[in-house]
Amino acid sequence: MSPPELADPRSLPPGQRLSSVLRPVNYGRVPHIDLTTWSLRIGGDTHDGGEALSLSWAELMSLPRAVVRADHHCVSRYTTQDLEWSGVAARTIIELAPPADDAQHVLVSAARGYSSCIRFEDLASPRAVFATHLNGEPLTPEHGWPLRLVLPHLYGWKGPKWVGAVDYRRSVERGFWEQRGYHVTGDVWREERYAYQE
Ligand SMILES: Nc1nc2c(c(=O)[nH]1)N[C@H]1C(S)=C(S)[C@@H](COP(=O)(O)O)O[C@H]1N2
Ligand SMILES: [Mo]
Repeated sequence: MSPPELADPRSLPPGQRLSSVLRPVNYGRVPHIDLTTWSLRIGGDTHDGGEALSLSWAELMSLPRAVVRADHHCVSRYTTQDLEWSGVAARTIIELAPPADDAQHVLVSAARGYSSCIRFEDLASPRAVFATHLNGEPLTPEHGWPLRLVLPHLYGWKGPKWVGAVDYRRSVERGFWEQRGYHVTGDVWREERYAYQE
């Protein structure tokens, strides 16, 4: 018999309930990705206005590593607690390719047309991480291998799995779910679920 969930209910954001497992949730099928041609591209309204930076898998893996222990909150109202993500801190990537001073927004894009928009300050938050591993194991394809963005204080849809590009923007460019009625910011603790709340 498995033990009952004894999590402190105060640690649950408003409107969320517990789910003990992280079920894969995605729009469309899991993509096939080839690491030999894979890259993470950072561009858009960059600080020097120049060419986008492109990191190969080897270059990404040579960067300093970060570990973030966090809960996952899906806007469909389940929360899975205490996941250990490891990878490269978003701040490390930002330092390599900083945005223009007046670029306050970011569009993060993934395989198969998925994207999300986030505020630059959310990407720059100390616990934002481009994760390669979950609970000490490489990501499985379903959970976003080789790379997914994890933003612990935002709803799960803000963190693309199979992430491939980060584009700084001077004005908001809505992503996949933001174009379909979801909130431009998506803060879990403010319960920013839907666009009509904006
Ligand atoms: N590329 C991509 N990333 C995505 C999604 C998606 O459909 N495609 N779904 C998002 C949503 S709504 C959630 S809750 C989480 C789910 O992560 P999991 O599949 O690892 O549980 O991934 C997010 N990232
Ligand atoms: Mo979600």
